[in-house]
Amino acid sequence: MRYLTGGESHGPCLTAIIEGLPAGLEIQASDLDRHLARRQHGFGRGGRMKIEKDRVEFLSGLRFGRTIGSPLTLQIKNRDWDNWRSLMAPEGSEPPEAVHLSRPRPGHADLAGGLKYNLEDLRLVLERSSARETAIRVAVGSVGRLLLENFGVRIYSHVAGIGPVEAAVNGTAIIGLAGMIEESPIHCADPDAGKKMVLEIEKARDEGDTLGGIIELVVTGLPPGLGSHVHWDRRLDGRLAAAIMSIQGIKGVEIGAGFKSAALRGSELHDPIVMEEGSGISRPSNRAGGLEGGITNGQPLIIRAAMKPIPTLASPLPSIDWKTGEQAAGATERSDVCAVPSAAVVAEAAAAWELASAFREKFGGDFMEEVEAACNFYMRHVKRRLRQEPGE
Ligand code: EPS
Repeated sequence: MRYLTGGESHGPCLTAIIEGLPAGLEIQASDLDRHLARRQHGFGRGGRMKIEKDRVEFLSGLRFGRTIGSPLTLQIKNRDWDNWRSLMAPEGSEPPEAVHLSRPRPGHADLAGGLKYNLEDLRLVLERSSARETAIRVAVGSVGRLLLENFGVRIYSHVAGIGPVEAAVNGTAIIGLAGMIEESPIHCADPDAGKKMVLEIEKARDEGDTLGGIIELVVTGLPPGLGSHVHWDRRLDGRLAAAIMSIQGIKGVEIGAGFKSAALRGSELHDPIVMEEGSGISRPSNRAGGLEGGITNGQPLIIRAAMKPIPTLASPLPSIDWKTGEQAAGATERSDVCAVPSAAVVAEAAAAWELASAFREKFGGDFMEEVEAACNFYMRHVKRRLRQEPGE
């Protein structure tokens, strides 16, 4: 499966085309809109989220709520476009009132993008580098998620840290708290830490600053055998890390024990393999985070990612004027103080897409019943092998 996205932050819309879905997958706009709304929530978001009410429209590939095997085209309209029609017009010429973004924000793509594409107005970098683009990636990932949900896969996330505040609840313990996490203003499984996180964000906002944090994903119900050890670009750990690292603001990704693994001895880190009466081969611990050799091993997948603080600062850092070369303060724009809760929802979608792609590679099929038959055959085989029973 593959997809492309297009769209500027203040252009008319965000668009994606997904290719490679099986026919017969049931999709309703409300299934995707639910996650789009979740992405818009979270304490610390700025004024833009009051303007937008993200909703997906299907332009191709769907008939009466079921995929037909052809490319699925998705669109999310930008409500803010109404305020940008003349400044972002695809045709015509720049209006005289246009003010260029000319003081690159340290930490943003402004300077590097302006150099690379030889742009006078650094707004043209902002328009595409903006995390606004994550709205369409959530829609795309939610299609992958729907496919996986048909096979019992479930995806959970929460905010494990904001600035210096860390949650005391982590890993699979968040599963039973999913309802509470959705109610939490900061998408955190630990209510006490959540309150402190909100206070940290308020403090940063009052000081003209921004905050990053840690997000955590847990995925259950994955069959063992997605991804492969046989070639670097088929290793699922690398693919998931790339997908999540590509989310705006993410600077680190770890799977299972991650960076802590480096300090442990092999005997302390690796998860023993034991034979249990009745259930067969099992794993009493999951420090590997559900992946060994780039292959899912049937254990819950655990991923953590670090998001840096947003680079648009109300009290800006030193920068330069792109037109005069003189020292100047970085540009200030309407922005968020903290978007970590939203990044958790985006990471769910990014992981869902990679996992759904790996699922399609493993089970193939052009229509849903064909995918189901291949998956059922394989799962019967896996259960027999885990119980060390003879073949059919
Ligand atoms: C975002 C839309 C943007 C920002 C944010 C994410 O809207 P605007 O730039 O019009 O205020 O709120 O993007 C960034 C913080 C960034 O650095 O790119 C969204 O829809 O999530």
